[in-house]
Amino acid sequence: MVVDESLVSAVKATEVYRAMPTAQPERPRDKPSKEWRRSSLGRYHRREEAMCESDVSVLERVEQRIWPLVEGFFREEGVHDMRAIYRSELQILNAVPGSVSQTWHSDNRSRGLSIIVPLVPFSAANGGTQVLVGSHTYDWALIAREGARVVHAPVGAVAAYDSRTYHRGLGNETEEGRPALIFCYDRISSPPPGCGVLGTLANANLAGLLNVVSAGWNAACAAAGFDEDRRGV
Ligand SMILES: O=C(O)CCC(=O)C(=O)O
Repeated sequence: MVVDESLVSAVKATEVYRAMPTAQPERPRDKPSKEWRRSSLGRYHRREEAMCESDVSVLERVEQRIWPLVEGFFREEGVHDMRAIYRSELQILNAVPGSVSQTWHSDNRSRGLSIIVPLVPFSAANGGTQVLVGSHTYDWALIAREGARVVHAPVGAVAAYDSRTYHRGLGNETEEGRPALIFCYDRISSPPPGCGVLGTLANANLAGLLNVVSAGWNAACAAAGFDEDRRGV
């Protein structure tokens, strides 16, 4: 219980939460207002720059709860002055019913911390986050052994990962949306994405390759009767 029920209710009372798209548009070409960016069909994001101040201050109450984790993460690599770190991203997003999976991606090529705060329980069916465990280390043996896992998290918990980790939000096969908050923290000296246009393309290709490897891995796991958190899509 990192985030208590009353704070989750306060988040759900914000203007931005209430304005969130909750369904696919009638016609695929229709878009919600320009403040909402789409990262895959049916997955809508709004960044703090497009939120009102009072909404941001509610979300910053969530940040206060996760801050010890952020400090601990950067302290591990010897950062003791948190002025070297900044919040590179704060966004709210909703994966509406019928949304499709994102492509695999990482948030930064340098070490940073990404934290997802579920506003409803995350599962494999409703579009939970899938991570390629160990991919921040580029240790291929570890990645092959661990495969892709889906974050199952109740409301109140948070999911945190090194921002170099390949991950994606899965498609939502349920009748309800899957809203969440995302906080990212990086060193001021290594802001995301940490690579230029060519690097981004290479990154996308590597992620695509990992997707294929992971899909094969997931198929093998399914054949072996492993549980659903290894679902490949
Ligand atoms: O929706 C999710 O679970 C992941 C979202 C994400 O990775 C992103 O927007 O960069």
